[in-house]
Amino acid sequence: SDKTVAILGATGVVGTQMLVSLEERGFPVGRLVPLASARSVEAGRVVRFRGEDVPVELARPEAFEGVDIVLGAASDELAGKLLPEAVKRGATCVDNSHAFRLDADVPLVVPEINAADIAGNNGIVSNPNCATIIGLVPLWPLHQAAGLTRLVVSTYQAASGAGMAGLRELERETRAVAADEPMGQTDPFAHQLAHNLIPQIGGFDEMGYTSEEMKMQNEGRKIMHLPDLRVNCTCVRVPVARSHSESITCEFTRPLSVDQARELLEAAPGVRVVDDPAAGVYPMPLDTSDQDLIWVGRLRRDLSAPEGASALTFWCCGDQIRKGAATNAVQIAEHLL
Ligand code: 2RA
Repeated sequence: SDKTVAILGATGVVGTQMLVSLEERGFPVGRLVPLASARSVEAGRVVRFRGEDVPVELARPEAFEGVDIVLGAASDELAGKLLPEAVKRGATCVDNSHAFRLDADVPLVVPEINAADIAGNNGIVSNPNCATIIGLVPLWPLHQAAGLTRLVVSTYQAASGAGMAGLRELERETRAVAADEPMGQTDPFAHQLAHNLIPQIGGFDEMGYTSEEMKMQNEGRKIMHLPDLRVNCTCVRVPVARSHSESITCEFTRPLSVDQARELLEAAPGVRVVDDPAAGVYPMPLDTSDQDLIWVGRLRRDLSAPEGASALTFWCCGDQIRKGAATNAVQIAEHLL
């Protein structure tokens, strides 16, 4: 039956995409409750849904009265404050923030991998970090065949990961470089991003890893139920609009040939194999933007692996706003119906 669905952060990049994904997938929305900040409400902001303008409402505890499902597309702080209020009022929340992801009683879900975990929720299901989702979707079928033990990952993360502000800043800087104008402030990025790479997303810990890099390990272990998985991740911001790319080297306990891996990936849900290097065919961010599959290519044996080890390397790209955030959240919500 139709549901009353609230979107917390309805005017942001992810919230806007959630509306598109809900509509595209025919989610049974009886009533939409788009929630945003006072600033957006005072500005009379509306969102488009099913061809109509729906005015945004103020995000506050009372707004969740009568709401069945909340899709959270807001900051860790706002999610942490408001989603427990929604649960108190009987709603089930799918939260895209990091606020609850590692809580023991909160399922952290990529539906292609661990949809079975959703049933154990106490009112909140967390959506994993975008880079985690994009890497794990292709890794999962390989793990099931060969037993994953170690990952070495480098990510190339789009400006959209920093929201609308990130997208707008990349566009501004690109124009400034072209016009040979002074760069000025580069917020939300710590440095100029156009024609540059920034090897920092989030803060650094005492081991020299950023919070974004530790998510790949901590979330990967929880989602795949692999508490001993070893992960070394480097996360880099790159001057690309909305698709994240990742270079992944993965080690297994059991043998897995490149051909076997390719067969598994071609049959895997949520994956598209695009891999004919000799013909210059491989995944690229421009091709994977605004669609929901994770494209995989450059599949090859890890030639640096010790004799007898089972290890592969591949390249993948996926849309950070869609499968990396909004679509994955809507796919989780479909399991709540
Ligand atoms: C980023 N993964 O890319 C973080 C948040 N989306 O900035």
